[in-house]
Amino acid sequence: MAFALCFVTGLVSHFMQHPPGWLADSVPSRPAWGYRLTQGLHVASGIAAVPLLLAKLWTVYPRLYEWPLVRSVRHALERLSVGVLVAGAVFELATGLLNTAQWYPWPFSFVPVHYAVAWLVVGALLLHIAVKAPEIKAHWARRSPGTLALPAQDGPDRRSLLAAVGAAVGVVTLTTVGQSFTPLKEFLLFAPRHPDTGPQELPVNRTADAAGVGGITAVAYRLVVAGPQSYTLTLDELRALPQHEVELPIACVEGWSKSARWTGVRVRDLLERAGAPEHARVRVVSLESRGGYRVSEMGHKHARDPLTLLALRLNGEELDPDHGYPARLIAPDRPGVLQTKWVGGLEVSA
Ligand SMILES: Nc1nc2c(c(=O)[nH]1)N[C@H]1C(S)=C(S)[C@@H](COP(=O)(O)O)O[C@H]1N2
Ligand SMILES: [Mo]
Repeated sequence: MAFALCFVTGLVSHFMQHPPGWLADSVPSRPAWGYRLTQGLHVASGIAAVPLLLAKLWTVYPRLYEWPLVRSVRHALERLSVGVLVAGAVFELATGLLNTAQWYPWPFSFVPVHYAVAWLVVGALLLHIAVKAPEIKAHWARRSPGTLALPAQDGPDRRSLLAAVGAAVGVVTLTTVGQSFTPLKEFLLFAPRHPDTGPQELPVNRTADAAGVGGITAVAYRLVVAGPQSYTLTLDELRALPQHEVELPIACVEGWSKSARWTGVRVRDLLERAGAPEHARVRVVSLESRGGYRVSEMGHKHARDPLTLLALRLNGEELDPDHGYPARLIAPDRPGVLQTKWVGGLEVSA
């Protein structure tokens, strides 16, 4: 169940971040907390799966040395699929866990590899369940319905193992889930990110200095809105436009999320002034010159959502440079990586 939940929420994350062309206009912008919930569940179920997987491997590892190693073609194939399942499961949990700590000690790109191996794991898991289905059925058929008593051969050992695994899952969940489920943040012990640590009490993944945009000044700043009727605004002109306030979370794919109060100009208003067609997509371009998150794309649902702002203020103060001064995107139900900071351009695409 942990793997199923992790897989499904992982797919949601993948398609919110990299929607294929035909899906780009169907990506929903509501509920505003949608991505925060699914990504919180993704990371929490992945973390809970670590003790579950370790316990599972501990109970089955003697079978690794089973003799004869291979009894038949069918048996060989089954062993092979279990090999893929174990290797893939360990790989997914290890890379996912290190990703929550922003640590990438490998030569490949995390996102496509983590995504591809997820399909391998799910395939191998389904195959494994199919192969074992007769045994699973026989095991559950042995119990008389309605009784919770475990069969004799599943005595105290099995019970204490289950209790210990349950306790381990409870402890790792309780001490990490506060990174996105903030009411439990007092219990954070093992989470790499505390949702309160950072300027303006909001975590930062990439600082302005790291992005090479530490020196943006109010005088030099320009926002270029490119569309049928392109125009350029200074920071003072942006500040003079109607300002709106929204309460929206930043939900990082790495697992932390935090809600904040943002004030700024509606992207919708900026697009209308540029004569953008109703269903136009938008490219949000940062002043950052390099980096994977320099540009993000938005379908029309996000672009036209009244909650989508080019934010100038955070919790009542001007944005900190690390949060995207002087202007950053904030939109509902959107992965943190797409909440582009240091925005210098909005480009209407056909
Ligand atoms: N231009 C730019 N915008 C960016 C990033 C970046 O590296 N460059 N990082 C993104 C990521 S991964 C997250 S989670 C959010 C974090 O926003 P915050 O640092 O204001 O909390 O910003 C996003 N916007
Ligand atoms: Mo992020």
